[in-house]
Amino acid sequence: MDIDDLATRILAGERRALARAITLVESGRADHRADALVLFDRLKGHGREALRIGLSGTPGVGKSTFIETFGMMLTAQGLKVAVLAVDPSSARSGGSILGDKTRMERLSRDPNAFIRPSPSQSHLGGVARRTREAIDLCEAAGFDVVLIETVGVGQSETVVAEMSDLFLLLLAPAGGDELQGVKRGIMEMADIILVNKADGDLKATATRTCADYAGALRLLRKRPQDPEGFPKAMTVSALEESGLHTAWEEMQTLALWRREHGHFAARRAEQARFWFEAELKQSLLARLEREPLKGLVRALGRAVEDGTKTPSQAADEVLAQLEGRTPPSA
Ligand SMILES: Nc1nc2c(ncn2[C@@H]2O[C@H](COP(=O)(O)OP(=O)(O)O)[C@@H](O)[C@H]2O)c(=O)[nH]1
Ligand SMILES: [Mg+2]
Repeated sequence: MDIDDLATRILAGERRALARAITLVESGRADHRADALVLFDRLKGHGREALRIGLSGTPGVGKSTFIETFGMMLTAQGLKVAVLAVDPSSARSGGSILGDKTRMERLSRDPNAFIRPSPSQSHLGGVARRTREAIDLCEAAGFDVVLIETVGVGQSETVVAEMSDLFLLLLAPAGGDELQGVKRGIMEMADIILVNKADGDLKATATRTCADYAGALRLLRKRPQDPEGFPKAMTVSALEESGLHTAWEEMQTLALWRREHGHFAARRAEQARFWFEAELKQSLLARLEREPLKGLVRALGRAVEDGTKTPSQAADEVLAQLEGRTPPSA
């Protein structure tokens, strides 16, 4: 593969080149990984800083509908919009966005939009790395906004929040009881809560739900990265396309304030460090699953079981092998 050519075409904003590069970073093959690292080296320092927006919400809350109408609103303003997904369950479900592509029919046909479903990898760590690298590729290709969707299950919100500049939580109109259903940790991550489906019969309930969440947000500890009035809750209707302009204005206000006060850059730096450490740990663990260490670990496991070696001795032997030294116990 001609990596220089691929890099040039990505920087020219070619969507097919972008799609190809994402396929490359998704690959588990060692030679592909080496190519990917060369590619990132070529792209480094080019492209633009997109606004990375994380979006989480339970199935059925309206994420796909929101992304479609919100995305269309942004492209109508001349902005280039990329949509990515973090969905560790996609190996089973076939991808959160892919199954929905019909729902995002208009956006997927828009020349200023790029939609990429979650890869069919069940390991959250693998999905996280691919998404993080896909964001970088989208920025190299000149996208202004990168939306990262996740279904609200387990750890995936945290993963998405760790790669976003802004984190949106999409919620449905509901009775007071269900407010308890949103975990405190998730609430604490949200920059803006959007109560969707504020239309028709659901409008009054949505307004009430929004007030409940606004109250709940006020009870949270104040965060240094927030100006007065944030985090905030507001109502939208993805279906009737209402409230979306206001929501976008609020996102821009928040992003601008964070830029001006140094929080934007500081957060990105912190995230870069976080992912470096995560990647390192994950790669080291992966080495334990591969030969020659895999066989060594298995053999030492048996030695520990029958009492020939102590657990610490055995662990040190594995580390010695990694570090290329002779273990004191050998
Ligand atoms: N009334 C109303 N229904 C909506 C709205 N947004 C989405 N829906 C409906 O909610 C259902 C689930 O929407 P979808 O976008 O697939 O949700 P997702 O699972 O979070 O991606 C669909 O039947 C949508 O038509 C909205 O703003 N108002
Ligand atoms: Mg969906």
